[in-house]
Amino acid sequence: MNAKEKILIIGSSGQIGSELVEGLRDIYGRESVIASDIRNLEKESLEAVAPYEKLNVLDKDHLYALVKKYEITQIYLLAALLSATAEKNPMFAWDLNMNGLFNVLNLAKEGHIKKVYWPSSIAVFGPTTPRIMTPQFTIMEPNTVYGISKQTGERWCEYYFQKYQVDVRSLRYPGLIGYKSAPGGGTTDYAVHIYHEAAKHQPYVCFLSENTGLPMMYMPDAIKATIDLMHADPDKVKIRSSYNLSGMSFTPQEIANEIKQHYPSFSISYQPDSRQQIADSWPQSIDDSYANNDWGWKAAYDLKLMTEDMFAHIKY
Ligand code: AKB
Repeated sequence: MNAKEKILIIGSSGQIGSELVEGLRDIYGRESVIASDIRNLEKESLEAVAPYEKLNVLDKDHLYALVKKYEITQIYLLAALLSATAEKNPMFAWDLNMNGLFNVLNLAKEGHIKKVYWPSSIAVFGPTTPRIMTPQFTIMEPNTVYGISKQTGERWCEYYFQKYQVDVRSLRYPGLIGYKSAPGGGTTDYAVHIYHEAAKHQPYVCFLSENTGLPMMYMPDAIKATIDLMHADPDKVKIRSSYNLSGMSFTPQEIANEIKQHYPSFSISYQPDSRQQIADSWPQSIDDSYANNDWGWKAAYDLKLMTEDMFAHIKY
């Protein structure tokens, strides 16, 4: 591993960002991983996460100045509006999700940085996609703003790799579940909230219906997949749009049943809202054999192991 790597994480206060900062600092050292986010941090959190820079990824001059200031070699671009929030503000979501990506890809194209990580999502698939064991290459007609922006982003990543040799790598994350950080504006967020309510001995009202199956992944697996992909030899990274990635699949009813193994009096009820329609357009399970064959990906956590680990850490 190159000790001279300097990494900028954009969106470091978000669900993935906050855990990725920790994971990358364990490998590269604190001073080599610069956290950045649009949020103003209080003095205490600022000290805890330093080195930290306040950054709006749409401000390309500021982004360029930070790349030069810290001699950045790699960027992980995590700032984005997720599925539910993007539906409320489509034009801003498009602007942030697309122009943020262009600002970073162009820095790589111009030779200022060497490597880019950009997350895609199962949201690239749509209602006409085969829903069970969704293949890597298949029909993709997303009907959400977020999904359209992620699918377009994938096309641009592959284009920048082919035309300009930009070393860009990407994963199509399923819903991500962790105890360290809160999710922000997604359709799969219920699968984090439900654990907290159970640990507080509260009933949970789910915004998806009981039989809505979706692909999900425990955060330690997601962080490992991200770092493994970024560390893979370039010739092993054969897909430069984005890799399918699979952890587990479950419905709200199935996760509630697993939670009841730990909290027998836990109760769940269902009040589907507008997020139901988004969930209904997404796959139920994912075939990630390309990630497995190309760079050796295999998830470690299933629903049972994840639930044990979540409750070992969530205390009220
Ligand atoms: C969302 O629900 O929007 C995200 C995702 C699956 O990309 N968690």
